[in-house]
Amino acid sequence: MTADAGRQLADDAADGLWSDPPTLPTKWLYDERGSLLFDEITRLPEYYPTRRETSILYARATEIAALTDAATMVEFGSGTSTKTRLLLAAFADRAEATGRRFTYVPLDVSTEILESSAAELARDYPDIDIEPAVADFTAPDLTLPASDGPRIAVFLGGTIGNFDDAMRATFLGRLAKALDPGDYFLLGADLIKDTGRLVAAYNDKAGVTADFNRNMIEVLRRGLDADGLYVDDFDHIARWNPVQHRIEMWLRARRDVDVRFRGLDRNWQLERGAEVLTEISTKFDRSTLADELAQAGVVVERQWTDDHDDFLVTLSRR
Ligand code: AVJ
Repeated sequence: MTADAGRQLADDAADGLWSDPPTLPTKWLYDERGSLLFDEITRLPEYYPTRRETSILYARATEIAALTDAATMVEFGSGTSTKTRLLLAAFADRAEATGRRFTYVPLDVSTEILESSAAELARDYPDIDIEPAVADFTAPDLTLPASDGPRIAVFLGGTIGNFDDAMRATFLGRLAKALDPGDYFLLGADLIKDTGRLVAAYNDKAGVTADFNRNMIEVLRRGLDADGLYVDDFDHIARWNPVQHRIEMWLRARRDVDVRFRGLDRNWQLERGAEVLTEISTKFDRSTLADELAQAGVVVERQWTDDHDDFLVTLSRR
């Protein structure tokens, strides 16, 4: 962890761990091990979102390229995923057919991730201009790179579900403002469905999601210099919150915890059974999401689902 990340973790921990309920921002789940575990999650039988969204993009990528005729694709979170590649291939084909250039701009807060994914994509798509940019797309001053033609901003994976209602409205409003008239926004969002299937997707039989969630304890232990904080002292909980239509991941203390964070110069106490909120994953219905997008200032042009009606991809236009 860089010194900067260490300070950020200390700030986030000081803010969150003493809140009621205790919480820590979801991004701390994604250290190197967490990112590998998330990759493993996307291949689990219970975790349907990645497969469903991929199938939608497989069916629609060419149509998206034709409908938008975009010259630039800006992706929030830099992807080397199959989903990103499906879109890039469709835009590359269109660029070749029309004789125009196409630029891909992955945005990410991590320079290392950006550089490695950009190098990989540059090899695989020699005809696309790849211009990675370091940016926190949740920051207030969200701006998009200039472009010779329409831009399409892309936010996939259902990651919008990590935002609570207020953050989501703020983000969508800022994004709508950052778009010019004629620009597009492509959004992937998971749909509300049978509770059993939702919970199973976040509490898989193999225990990968449990390891992913409990890894946050290890991030805290290492980042804040806290011996005596043990991953095994926490249970993974995935729970459906019907009021806020979201899956919540919690870590529940299996025993009384009293640990010194040397990095904070502070002790953290939790009673056995107390829970720490580590992630929300909001689920949507298509009309409510369309209303939210309209409210933010974009016009919904298309909504596509997969054969099972599990996942939703929405194309809107400013
Ligand atoms: C990466 C935020 C889309 O909410 O489904 C998967 C993260 N957490 N299993 C999701 C996640 C536990 C995932 N997103």
